[in-house]
Amino acid sequence: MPDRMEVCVPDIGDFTDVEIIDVLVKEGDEVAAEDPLITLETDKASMDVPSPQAGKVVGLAVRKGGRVSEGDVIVTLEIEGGGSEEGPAGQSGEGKQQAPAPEPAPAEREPAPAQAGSAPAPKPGRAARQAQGRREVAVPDIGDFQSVEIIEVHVQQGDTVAAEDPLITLESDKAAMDVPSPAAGKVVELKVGKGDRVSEGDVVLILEGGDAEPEGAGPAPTEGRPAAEAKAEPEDEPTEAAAAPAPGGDAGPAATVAGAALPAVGEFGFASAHAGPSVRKLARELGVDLSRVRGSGVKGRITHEDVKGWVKSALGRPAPAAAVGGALPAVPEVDFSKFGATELQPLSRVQRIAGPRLHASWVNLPHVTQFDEADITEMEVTRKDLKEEAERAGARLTPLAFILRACVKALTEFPQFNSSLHPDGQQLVVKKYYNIGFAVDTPGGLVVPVIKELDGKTLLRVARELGELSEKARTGKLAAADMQGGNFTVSSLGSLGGTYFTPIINAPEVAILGVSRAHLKPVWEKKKFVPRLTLPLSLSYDHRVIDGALAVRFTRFLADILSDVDRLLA
Ligand code: CAO
Repeated sequence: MPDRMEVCVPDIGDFTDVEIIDVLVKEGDEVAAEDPLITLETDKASMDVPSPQAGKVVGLAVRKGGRVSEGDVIVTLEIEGGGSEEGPAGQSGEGKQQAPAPEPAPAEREPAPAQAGSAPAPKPGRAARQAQGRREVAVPDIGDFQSVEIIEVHVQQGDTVAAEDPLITLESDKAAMDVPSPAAGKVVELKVGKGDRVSEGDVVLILEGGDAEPEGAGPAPTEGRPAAEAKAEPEDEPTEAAAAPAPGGDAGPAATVAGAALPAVGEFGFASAHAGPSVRKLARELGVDLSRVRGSGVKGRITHEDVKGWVKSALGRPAPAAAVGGALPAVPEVDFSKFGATELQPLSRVQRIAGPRLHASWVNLPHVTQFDEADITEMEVTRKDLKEEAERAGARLTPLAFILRACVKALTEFPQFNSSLHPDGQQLVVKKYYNIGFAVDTPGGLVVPVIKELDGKTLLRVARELGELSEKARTGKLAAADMQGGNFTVSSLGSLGGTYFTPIINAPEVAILGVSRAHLKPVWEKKKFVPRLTLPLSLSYDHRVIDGALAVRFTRFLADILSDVDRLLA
């Protein structure tokens, strides 16, 4: 015989009488533990209230637009087995249970431990301290979390910000959250950088001017109620602005969801869309790019209905010619523990972001890989001659700098390789600039910084930028802009070994050059074999844009130019 349980609003900090902006269940619905029931929104933040247990909704005590405070009943659940487990937030009376604290944990200081899945804002804390027209903007109350990593800094010194503009993004092991500006003003000093770790009360930046009331003096950041409070909307997924690995730029390839062609998610736009955590979750599930959805809620906030409506209209649109149709069969799930011991290891944040993009490129772009080799004997002599000079100029001269220069020349000669297929599938967008990305192997996964306007740069300058961007990549200090705007990518595994490989195109680019380790090879010259240093080249290209003959011409051109140092450096 199933028992009934009333699920109440958990401790939501100092907030009372909070508006319900969304009711995510209806009577008769079966819910799982952690499924969001309602979304609350204060003037500072929005948060989902998840179900403490699995069960059937047999009574709904709230409605959209209503207001609730801690302890108010949200739903009555019919649960199997009496719901004997005490909920994470504790019992609030017989037959009653508080929903788990609106999650993720960083937001809550005193209430129950966080559950993954939904997301409130950090509770108001001392977000700003005012001194002589300038205010220190500090990390607000982020619950029990200490020393949380800054994965993105959205502003720089001199920037003018509006109230609520995101300043930094923090990421704990549970959630990512933006810390928005408490007021409009000008950033006169930035006190933190990407990769730094911060705790509540740490100063993020100094803001000059501002339209918020100055805060009264007070000792501890958690005491009192600051006049200017920060808000944040943590998500149950990584904040994507921090990484742009492998395939994907601002406009990814078409992705196919449930057999319908939907545009790929623009991660940067997605991260900054005005939507609550459960809407983001829904959008993720449906593969909807939130940056493309018009919000019908308060201040343009995107609602569940907006996301569903967008999907409906997308389904009704004809698939772009560039997209593929048909859903892919799923890979079977296997319980490996039946065969031996296993352990679960989470993918890194970069891998979680890169994976879907690599997949999207792989399934949407017909890849062909052309192999060739370049004689770089002369180039290597020149590189060794120039190495010391380069070191004096602060650069480490590796073959990659020469290869990038050769690529610019090849892209100039073959403009199709410097293009992207237009979303209508009927024309090419040919770029007149030469920005080349290069894959960097980092402890967190693969990232692709981009050297901009390579055509106007000397070999040493290219070598220096290569070194600087590689270092930034390895130390997690790349800004989003460092990874944007690429036209073509080089993936060099030359320092590691190997012969040939088939790199995945960094869509919406149309080709990628894979470079493997140079090796000495006997080459027949007139009457005898002579040792020549040979560089293996693997060019993957989008066969919709480039045909095989053109690909061979491109790799031949590359090989010729790499073997002719005078032309290469001209
Ligand atoms: N053949 C032979 N030696 C090579 C070489 C090649 N093709 N490429 C580099 N080397 C040598 C360099 O000359 C250097 O030796 P010296 O110090 O004696 O000159 C040594 O290998 C180390 O080079 P490096 O790796 O430090 O520097 P790089 O400029 O060649 O590469 C970077 C920089 C960032 C591209 C590289 O470190 C890296 O991360 N590569 C991995 C990229 C990757 O994972 N791609 C796979 C993506 S999946 O498609």
